[in-house]
Amino acid sequence: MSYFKTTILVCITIAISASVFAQEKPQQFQSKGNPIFTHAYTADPAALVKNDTLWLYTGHDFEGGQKSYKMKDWLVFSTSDMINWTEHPIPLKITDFAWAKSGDAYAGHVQEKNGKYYWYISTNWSGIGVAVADNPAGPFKDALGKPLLTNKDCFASTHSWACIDPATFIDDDGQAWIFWGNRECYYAKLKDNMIEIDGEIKQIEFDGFEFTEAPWIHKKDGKYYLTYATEFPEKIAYAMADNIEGPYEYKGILNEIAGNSNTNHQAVVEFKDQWYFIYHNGGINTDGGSYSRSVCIDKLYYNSDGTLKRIVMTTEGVDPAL
Ligand code: FUB
Repeated sequence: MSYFKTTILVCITIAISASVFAQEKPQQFQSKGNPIFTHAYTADPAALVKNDTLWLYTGHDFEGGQKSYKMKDWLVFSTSDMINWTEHPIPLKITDFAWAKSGDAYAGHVQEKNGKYYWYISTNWSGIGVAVADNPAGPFKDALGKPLLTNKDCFASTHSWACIDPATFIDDDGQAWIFWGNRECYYAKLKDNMIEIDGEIKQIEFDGFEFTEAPWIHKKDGKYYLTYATEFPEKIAYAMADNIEGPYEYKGILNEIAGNSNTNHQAVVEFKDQWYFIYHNGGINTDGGSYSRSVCIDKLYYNSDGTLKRIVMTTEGVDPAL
C-alpha cells in the first residue's frame, strides 16, 4: 500500500473512532438561559424526576432553517440543578421501531414503573409505540414489536396524524393512564405491565375544549390538571378536574404563542419544590423556526385557589435548583 493510501486509511480510522467516542461519551455543559440547548434543535419536551435528577427527553429537529418536520431520533439530557446538563448518547431512533414506516420521530413521554423506564413515542401516521429500558438514559428497545395504539383506536378521528403525542400519568393508587391525540383527545388505562391498554379507550370532551395536541396530565393537592396545545399557531391552555376522567373544567390560557414557532408542546413537572413549565420555541438565532425548535424552561406558579398563573416566557430562564 502506498504512503498516501496508508495515510488516508489512518485518518479515516481516527475520524470514525472519534465520532463513535463522541456519541458514546455523555457531554457536559451549562445552560445560559432560554433556549437551554443551543448546540442542537430540540422539541416536544417530556420530563421525569428521579431522586434529585431531572431527566429531559426531547424530540430532535434535524437542523436549522427547516421548512418541514425532519425528526429521526430522540435525545435525553439530565440535570441536578437545571443549569449544569449532561447530554447522553442518542437513546432511541425511529429505526428502532421496525413497524414505523412513516419514519417520523414525533413527541414522546417517558414513565417509570416497577424499576423500568417506558418511552411512549409517536410516529406521525404509523401509531404510538413503547420502548423499554432498565435505566433512564437507556438504551431503550421496542417493547412490543408493533404499535401500542394506531389510528384505528382514534375512533372519532379521520386524519392520518390523529394518533400522536402520548402522555402518561401514574396516579396515587398506582394506576397508569395514557392520554394522546391530535384534534381529538383520547385516554385509556395501561395494564400493570405498561405495554398493553386496559379496557375501553375514551375521549375527553368538555365545554371550551379546543384541542390541537400535546395533552399532559399532572396532579397537585388532589386536583388533576390537563394542559394541552390549543389553536394554531398553538397556545397552551389548561383545564382542571377532581377525577382523572373528569369532568374537566376549562380554566384558560396558560402560555401564549411561543416565539417563532407554530407549536409550543409543554411538559409540567415539580423538581426540588419548584414547579416548571418546559416547552419549545423557535428561538435560536438565526436558523430557529417552526421546524427547527428549541426547548426552554420557565417557572410555573399556582394561585391560592389552585388555578395556574400565566407563564412568563423568559430569555434568562430559571435560577439554579438547589
Ligand atoms: O414534533 C412533531 C409534532 O409537532 C409533535 O408531535 C407535536 O406535538 C408538535 O410539537
